[in-house]
Amino acid sequence: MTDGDPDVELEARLAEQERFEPPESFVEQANVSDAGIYDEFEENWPECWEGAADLLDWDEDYDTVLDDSNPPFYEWFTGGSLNASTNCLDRHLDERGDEVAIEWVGEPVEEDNRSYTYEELHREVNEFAAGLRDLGVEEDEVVTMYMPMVPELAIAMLACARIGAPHSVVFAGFSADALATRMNAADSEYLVTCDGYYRRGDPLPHKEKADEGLAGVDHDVQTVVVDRLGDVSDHEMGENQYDYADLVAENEGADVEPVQRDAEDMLFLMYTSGTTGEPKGVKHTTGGYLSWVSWTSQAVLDIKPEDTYFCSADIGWITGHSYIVYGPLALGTTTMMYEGTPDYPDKDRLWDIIEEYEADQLYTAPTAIRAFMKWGSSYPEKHDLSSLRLLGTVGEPINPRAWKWYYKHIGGEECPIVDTWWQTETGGMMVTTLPGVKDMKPGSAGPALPGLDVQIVDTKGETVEPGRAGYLTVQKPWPGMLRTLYNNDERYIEEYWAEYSDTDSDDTDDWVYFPEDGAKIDEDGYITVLGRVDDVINVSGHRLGTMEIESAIVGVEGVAEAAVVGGNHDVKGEAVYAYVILEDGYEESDEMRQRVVDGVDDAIGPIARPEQVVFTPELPKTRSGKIMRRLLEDIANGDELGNTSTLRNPDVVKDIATKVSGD
Ligand code: 6R9
Repeated sequence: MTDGDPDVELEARLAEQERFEPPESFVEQANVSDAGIYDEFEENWPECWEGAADLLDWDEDYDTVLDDSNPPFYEWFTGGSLNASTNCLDRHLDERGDEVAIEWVGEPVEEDNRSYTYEELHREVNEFAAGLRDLGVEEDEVVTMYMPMVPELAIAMLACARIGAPHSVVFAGFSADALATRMNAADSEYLVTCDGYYRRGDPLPHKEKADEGLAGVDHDVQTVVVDRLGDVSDHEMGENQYDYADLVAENEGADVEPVQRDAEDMLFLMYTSGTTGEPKGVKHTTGGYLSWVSWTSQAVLDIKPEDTYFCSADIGWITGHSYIVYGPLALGTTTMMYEGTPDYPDKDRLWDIIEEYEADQLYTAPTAIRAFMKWGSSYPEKHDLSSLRLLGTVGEPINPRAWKWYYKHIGGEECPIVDTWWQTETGGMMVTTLPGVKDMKPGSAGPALPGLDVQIVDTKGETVEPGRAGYLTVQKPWPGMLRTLYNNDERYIEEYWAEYSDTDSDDTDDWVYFPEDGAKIDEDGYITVLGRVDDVINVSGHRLGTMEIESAIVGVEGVAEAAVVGGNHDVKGEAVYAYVILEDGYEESDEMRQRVVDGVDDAIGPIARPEQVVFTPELPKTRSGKIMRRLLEDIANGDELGNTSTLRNPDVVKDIATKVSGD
């Protein structure tokens, strides 16, 4: 985008944009169906967000909705106090204690699915909270979780919330090194992990990876190990390592008084990729975040307590935090968690789950939808999906073809689709249609939610005309926003605000949040997100920093220099392309290629694995020595190469292109 080459497919998708009205049957029962909400929120800002806070139970009422005296360090619902686990559990016990809170579907190896009623979940959260206290966890100490999709992950998060200990969940697919980096950055002295998990029918060891990570942590850590494979006892438990089951059993029947947290107290940290190699510790708070995810779960996902709601994301990412755990449980619904992959034991895994549990909503990612499309409609056709009422997507742009396939083959043309744009940093959804109010336009996420001021601007910060590409900005604060980057206020300002704000001003109007996405807006205020404009790539909806991958590759013995870019990929959206220069004395070989791949696996994890490793004697550089990433992207995409005359070494581009295309 910054480099100016319009994406042909995106152009096409805007040109022939169609509209779909929300189905009447949906509108009649929608949580939000009054179009007046947009004006109402605008006129009544920021008090409009009181309604979101009212979805929660507060121990102490807040006295100020928004304190904007020190932008961009905004505070929401100040003076109020609450506990997130009380809001997700205790308050539902009277009316919904026997209803299912978490429906967990394990990989079909032993049919060991588990249902937790609110009563049962509440009990186990209390017992584990007491167990964490036994280990010495105190309020405000960060507890790290390195776990796959097992119920104990949600339990551990809620147990932390109960005792006011912020959690930091590290995706289980990340490497041992990635775990160590995050534990060191957060100074986290506690880890909850597990023995292993199932993936495509096979047990996958996990504790070994956690132990390897622990070896790289620069302080003492107490570790709790959950038994998923039934062989914790086979594991060597080191010093300061405890069996989850023992801790819970020792605290049977425990009642842990929920700690009253100030609205602005940290609920959790989540590390995410940015432009530099160092992951960013995004800080979310208790009052603002929980209000935001509860309100959007209700208004956008249309969740009602009696629903069975299915989000196929992993809790290791923000989508799982906001829309598997906190939002749905705060509303007292049944939320599903599944272990495994959509194609095992067969390519109808999700449809099988939806049919069996009669799910009302499905929230998934475009990369999954593209895979479903490729596998064909015969898989969903084998199942009764008529329980579905609403479909959602998140993580990357969805093209109209995939949108229509989803609409027709999964929704039976009777479910609205919400294409939700948001980020780890925004806490919850920002740009999407309200499904009971707005028409849908495939390929466009929709207008900004009520109460949000989203504008598409040019490089100077001026609002651009409808139809022109620009940069997405958020011009007013909102309750779910990140509060800072952990222990790094300066980087917080630098990364998100500096671009378009008058950073000397203390007037909120002079502060503009920049999420680093490009976008277009149409005459109706519908926003089409074009993708990242920084050095972040989006592989299967996962955010990866190219610098992180490059530094992993240059860490490999024999590698002198590396450049990583994203290239288009049918299913993943983007795939990692690595261009590598070897040191003298090292030769291009399959073994060298494997070492590069292993280097990435070790430093980050298999999700960041390069699709292609291209050895080259040189990288295309400008005369000032800057790597021309755009050219490398063009090569990865097989695109016509633009002007190379400003390069210091124009011939190198053709050589690399020949290598990639293989002719
Ligand atoms: C929730 C989540 C955030 C980045 C974001 C953008 C991309 C997310 C999107 C979308 C187009 C959508 N993104 N949703 N792009 N349409 N509906 O994914 O958070 O992992 O932090 O990624 O994902 O580029 O900036 P996160």
